[in-house]
Amino acid sequence: MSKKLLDDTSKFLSYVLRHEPQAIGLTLNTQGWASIAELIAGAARDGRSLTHELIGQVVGTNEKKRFALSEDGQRIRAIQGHSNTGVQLQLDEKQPPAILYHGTATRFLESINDKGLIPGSRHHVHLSERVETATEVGQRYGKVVVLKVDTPKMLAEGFKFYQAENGVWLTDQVPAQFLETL
Ligand code: HQG
Repeated sequence: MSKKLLDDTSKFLSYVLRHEPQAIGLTLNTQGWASIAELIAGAARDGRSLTHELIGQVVGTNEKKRFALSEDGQRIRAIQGHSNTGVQLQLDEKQPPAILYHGTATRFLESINDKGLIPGSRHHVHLSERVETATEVGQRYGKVVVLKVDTPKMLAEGFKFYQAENGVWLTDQVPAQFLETL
């Protein structure tokens, strides 16, 4: 299977499993799960040929572990990054490391200084343990700047943190007083 096919399929799966399942007539449950049979049928109506094997390869080889299969192998979901309002992942609160990082573009800084980090269209603000990861995330939007998040201060003020199965840290928002540029 070519890398291009795997990448294209990963992008398609991100689109339907995080954002627009209705685009192919798919329904997600509140935990984000979709039937693989329905996913294959919906994709076929859209002119895209998916197979269980291809989906399994994408899930297994994905460098960011974006997707998970159910134990019985019949369902798939995106692990984080949703904007779809029907999905409300049950996430367990977890103690984060003392510093988490968020990569963004310099052009967003003025607004971030004003409003803090907000989730935008997604359900959470995404944070990472590694500067390298944050740098890659920020580079997608322009000249990158990495922000440090003071998690002990946030915890002391009652903010909550969650960790997705793939290691990405999530929180509802990060007011500007907890941010510092690296
Ligand atoms: C910015 C990728 C102006 C924020 C990554 C970011 C991640 C503000 C953008 C995942 C702002 C939102 C998520 C404010 C935040 N004013 N801009 N007040 N607050 N922003 O894509 O964190 O490859 O929704 O800095 O690895 O960049 O898709 O979030 O630049 O884990 O699996 O608004 O997406 O994963 O952008 O990335 P996004 P993100 P995948």
